[in-house]
Amino acid sequence: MIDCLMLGQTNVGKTLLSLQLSKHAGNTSLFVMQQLPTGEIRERFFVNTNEAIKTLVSDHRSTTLGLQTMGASVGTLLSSRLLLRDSTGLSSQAVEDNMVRLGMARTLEALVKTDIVLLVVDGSRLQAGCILDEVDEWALRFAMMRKIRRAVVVNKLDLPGVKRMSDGLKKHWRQEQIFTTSALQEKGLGPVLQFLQRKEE
Ligand SMILES: Nc1nc2c(ncn2[C@@H]2O[C@H](COP(=O)(O)OP(=O)(O)OP(=O)(O)O)[C@@H](O)[C@H]2O)c(=O)[nH]1
Ligand SMILES: [Mg+2]
Repeated sequence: MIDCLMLGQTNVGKTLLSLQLSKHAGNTSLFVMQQLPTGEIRERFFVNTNEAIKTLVSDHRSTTLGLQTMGASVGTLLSSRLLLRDSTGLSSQAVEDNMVRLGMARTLEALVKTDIVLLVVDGSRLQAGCILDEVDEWALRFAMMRKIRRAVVVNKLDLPGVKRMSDGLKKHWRQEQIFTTSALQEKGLGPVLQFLQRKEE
């Protein structure tokens, strides 16, 4: 099995993007395994992506606590299965909630082990000058140091100015793979999926 960690700050769209990628990979109904920060495991079944979105996506901060795993391939061989691990959003600010802090620790544990990293950023929150936030840059550099397959996904393309920010980021990080998506409008998902399902490396 191949693990892809969906990493990024809170509310950037990690969960919605994970669900949409899974849907575009051909999964109509969905099993989601939730590993809570405490270690407790829950399995949830959704009849379709819309049900999953209603339950798992919100604009509250830190909706996802712990790791949420779902499939992003429909192959029968277990060795070729691609698993998306949606995670608790990281933050460079101090976080008071213990459960969120523990969730972030689980995200970091997963970063050390994962095969692929998708660093999701909210394009509408990118700073002028198109630089990444401190915590995002740290995560990207960590993945570079591990020499694992990685990409940045600039999400929320449907919001004003995001295309320009994404173009700026591409110039800044020329060596890195950068995709632009709207998880909301299901745009730009094909190239991300191809990148994830690529066989080599
Ligand atoms: N406009 C727009 N909104 C989006 C997009 N993707 C996600 N959102 C919205 O952003 C909010 C957060 O989405 P989530 O998928 O829950 O974000 P997350 O990164 O998983 O957030 P946490 O689990 O809280 O860290 C929701 O209101 C989504 O509907 C997008 O492409 N465009
Ligand atoms: Mg989430």
